[in-house]
Amino acid sequence: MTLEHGPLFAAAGDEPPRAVVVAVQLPTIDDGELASSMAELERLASTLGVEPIARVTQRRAKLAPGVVLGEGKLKELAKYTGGTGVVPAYERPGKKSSPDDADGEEEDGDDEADAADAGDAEAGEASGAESDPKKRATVVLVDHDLTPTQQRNLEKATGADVLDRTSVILEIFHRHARTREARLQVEIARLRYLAPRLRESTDRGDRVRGGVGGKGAGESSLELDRRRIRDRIAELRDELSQIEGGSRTRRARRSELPTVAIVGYTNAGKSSLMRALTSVDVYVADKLFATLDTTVRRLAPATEPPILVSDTVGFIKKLPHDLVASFRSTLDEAGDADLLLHVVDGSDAALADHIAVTREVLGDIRDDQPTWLLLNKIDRVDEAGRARLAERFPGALHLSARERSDVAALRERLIAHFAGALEEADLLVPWTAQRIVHQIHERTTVLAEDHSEDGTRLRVRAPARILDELRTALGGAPA
Ligand SMILES: Nc1nc2c(ncn2[C@@H]2O[C@H](COP(=O)(O)OP(=O)(O)OP(=O)(O)O)[C@@H](O)[C@H]2O)c(=O)[nH]1
Ligand SMILES: [Mg+2]
Repeated sequence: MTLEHGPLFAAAGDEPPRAVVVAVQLPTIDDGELASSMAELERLASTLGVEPIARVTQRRAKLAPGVVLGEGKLKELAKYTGGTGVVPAYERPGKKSSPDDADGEEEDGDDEADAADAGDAEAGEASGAESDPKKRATVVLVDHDLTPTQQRNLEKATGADVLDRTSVILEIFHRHARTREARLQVEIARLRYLAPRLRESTDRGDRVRGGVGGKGAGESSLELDRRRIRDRIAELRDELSQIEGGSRTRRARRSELPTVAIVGYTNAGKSSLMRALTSVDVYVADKLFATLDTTVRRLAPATEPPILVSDTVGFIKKLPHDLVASFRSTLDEAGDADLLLHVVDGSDAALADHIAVTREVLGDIRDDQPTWLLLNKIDRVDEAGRARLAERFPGALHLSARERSDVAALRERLIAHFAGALEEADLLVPWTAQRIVHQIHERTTVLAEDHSEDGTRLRVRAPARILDELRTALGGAPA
């Protein structure tokens, strides 16, 4: 059975679908934050091939429960999409009410005052869209999570496809997922996102449920759909846990080698740094969520012992990260690492926000973990900007993943960091246990080796844990 839903929005011929981006400016959000959050949503939209044409914003104490925006703003929004700007009849399970009621206690009288806000839609363009259907937006992107009711009501008022931030991100994950693991994770996340929306759905024509139909005897469509989704999620989870079991084993196997996890906000330059440090051709792109899988490679040129570096999925704000299991594996990877490289786009005005999001998502992993803050893309920052960064983030490293010398310096630092944790020891391998010599060569740096009457004597350098294991294998007797 497939639960794939159809396209999230209709394409208008060869033209990319046009979108209006909507955000409510809550009292806690300043103008800069609002603008950067909307700009990010626009970048997400472009990743999906949608062209943002206008922004509609409104200051409100909270989202209007029924339709997000106040009455006047809703009409303004509808001008871009050719919709009516009103919801004919609110659909709430067990309750029918008028549009005014559904808007809650929120006063809409502030609409007019807000119309002149920076970033607000130009009224002239909007009326142009109204008169020319070809210029109309067919998609409305809302920079908040919507309840199913809000989504449905907005669709009625605008006549456009309405997507919230989470669904936009899930769609990107869906399109970018390449490996079996990533695909499974995305499908589970989509079903989990869909499930509560299904619960509140009352009409069978719901676009998002396409393909789920086929009601059984004595079962309502809704119950059937829910059961099918539950079963499907269970099935997918089983399959996923088998694959994940594999990654856990792989992680355990390499856990004795020093490992470094590259983490950070999406588009910070994690994969670029990974590529520069390991010479592995991981995918780098100027788009959000280019990387959806963890890649682990050895630091290059090779070191002794090898240092493993992993590239992970980037984080983003306002995303329920527990929805997407790719983040879970990123967290596992990060939790197991001996060192975290927290990469930040040092040239992004919102970098403090990005750092906070990454720290928050990483939140409950071990706090005893050394973390280096790397301010990347420093080539894009002028001298004055660098000085300000140095003041704001003392101790952070400035670098450009594109600058060979910066990457070489980081590599040296990594080697120094891990070499410091290594110990030297003498091991004596009796002639009867010569196969262990081979193991020693694989797992340690052999500094000297000579052969005596008792066996092979080696001077080695390795992490204490490995030395202990080797001593145990040799019968516990230190040389
Ligand atoms: N100017 C400049 N651009 C950089 C630097 N590092 C990365 N970039 C660019 O930034 C964009 C994103 O780089 P990626 O390495 O794909 O970023 P990422 O953190 O892996 O992003 P996701 O996988 O999407 O989370 C690409 O266009 C890179 O070429 C840098 O040091 N300087
Ligand atoms: Mg990447």
